[in-house]
Amino acid sequence: MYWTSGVMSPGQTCISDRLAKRAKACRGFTLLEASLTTIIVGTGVLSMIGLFTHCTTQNRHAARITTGMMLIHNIQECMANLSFFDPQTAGDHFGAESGESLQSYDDVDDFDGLNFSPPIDALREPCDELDRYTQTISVVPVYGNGLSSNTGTVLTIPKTAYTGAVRVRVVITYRVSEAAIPEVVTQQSWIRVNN
Ligand SMILES: [Ca+2]
Ligand SMILES: [Ca+2]
Repeated sequence: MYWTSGVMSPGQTCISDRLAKRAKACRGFTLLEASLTTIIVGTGVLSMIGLFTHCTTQNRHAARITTGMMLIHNIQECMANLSFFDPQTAGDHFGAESGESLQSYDDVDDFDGLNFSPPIDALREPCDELDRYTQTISVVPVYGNGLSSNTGTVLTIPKTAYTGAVRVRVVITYRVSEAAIPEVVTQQSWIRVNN
């Protein structure tokens, strides 16, 4: 008959500890750990998507403003050398004179009330590739010593009045689709005096 001792030798204890550590190291994730990992990674991914979407929106908005500024500059170029009064009627009429068209507009107030969609370039030619944009132009008289006059939707100075100065305003709008309501992208106004 053989007897075995219940007391392990120091060598056996060391091997047992190593096996226990290896088993501990090789165990899988608990459900709680897996859930926490999923939440943390998911939150990070959602944040990245949100940031990417926000950056894309901002870039698109900045691009539209840049295009809008260019379209305002086109109108400024169109009107840069126009006379204050029509050369033929000498200011008897505010707005485009009879028989005039875009290419023959020859004074500042000829552009009052015009909308261009597609917008026009500095040579008064349509920019067909920008047909979602619209240039809206208004020309109203202002007092030379009160340049902030006549800014409301209801005019306090009639267009038939001569004040020696007008305010030209250009508003650029953009439609995200054919059926969408136009949104204002940018606008700019300047004063033209009769000098
Ligand atoms: Ca004219
Ligand atoms: Ca005119």
